[in-house]
Amino acid sequence: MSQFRFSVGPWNVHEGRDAFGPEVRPSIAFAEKVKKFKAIGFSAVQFHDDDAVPKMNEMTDAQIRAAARDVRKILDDNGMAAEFVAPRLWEDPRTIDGGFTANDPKERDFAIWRGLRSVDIANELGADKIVLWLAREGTLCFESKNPVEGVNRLVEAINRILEYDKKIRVLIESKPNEPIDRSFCPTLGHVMAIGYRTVDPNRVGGLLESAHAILAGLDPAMEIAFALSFGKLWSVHLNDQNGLKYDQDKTFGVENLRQAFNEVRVLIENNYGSKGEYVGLDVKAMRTQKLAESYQHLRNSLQIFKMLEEKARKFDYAFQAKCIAERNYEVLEMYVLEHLMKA
Ligand code: XUL
Ligand code: MN
Repeated sequence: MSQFRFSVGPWNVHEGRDAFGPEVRPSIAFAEKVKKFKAIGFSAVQFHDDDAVPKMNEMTDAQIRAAARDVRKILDDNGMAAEFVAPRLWEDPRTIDGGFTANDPKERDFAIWRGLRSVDIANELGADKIVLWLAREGTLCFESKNPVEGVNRLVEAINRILEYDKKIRVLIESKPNEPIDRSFCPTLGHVMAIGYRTVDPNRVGGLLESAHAILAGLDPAMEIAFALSFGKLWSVHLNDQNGLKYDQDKTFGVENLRQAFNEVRVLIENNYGSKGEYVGLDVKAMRTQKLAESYQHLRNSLQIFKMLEEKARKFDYAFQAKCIAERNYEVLEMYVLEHLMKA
């Protein structure tokens, strides 16, 4: 049994397209995914705005709201909640140069429009969180944007969302690179700093993704702890990553079990989830996976998380305290490894 509630996005069951090859599995309908998510053990779905309302660019604001209500029904029918909505600001031709930080003011207006429609969709789905994964907010060519103005524009965009809806909360999902080369908001430290410059810092927090922290050369458990100490860890995307390369979104814990253990332990020790926060899993199946096994990576991630939860509960805190008192960290480290390896 887990003390946590888990969430997942429809993009986590996907067709297998990568940068070098096309889809290898057919699409699965959203309603079928939701049913399967529930059966596997998830209790909430995370959305991009156009996961909920696919043709939203061609629709009026009222039509977008109505379409979102149809999605709410699918969630309700399956006893599932919506955790957040994230504007997808990286696929449209108008977001080639970024969204909120594009050089062209018309493109920035489009990004704000998507941000505000995400709030409308969230309200219809019963979610009070907007997640900003700032995919293209940064530079491919350093000299192509004024970096101070870039950060200022992020603050302004968040202000527009906060002012549009006085209840909505904004979570920034930091990532140092990919698809952008240099991001304006690479880590949770940057997230905190940007949040405090907005018109309502109390409604701005962070989402930590393990792989993104690793890409920044950081330990995700330390990033989790940093945001927790500010009371600002409002969601997580747990997964794993083999070193500094493309964003892999591997099954949680498969690359660095000790690091994954510490992510889980820090969450437990700090009562993460007690204010309704979900444990999100942002994992992707390998391209080699066959259609019938499209959900195995989700099952595996959940199972590994729960096994690590068990390990965290059985952690010998008295022994840890003794090692700390004796400043014998070699023995402490060996204890952790033995604890993880024993049956
Ligand atoms: C991208 C990423 C996204 C966000 C949601 O690296 O993690 O899936 O989590 O937009
Ligand atoms: Mn993510």
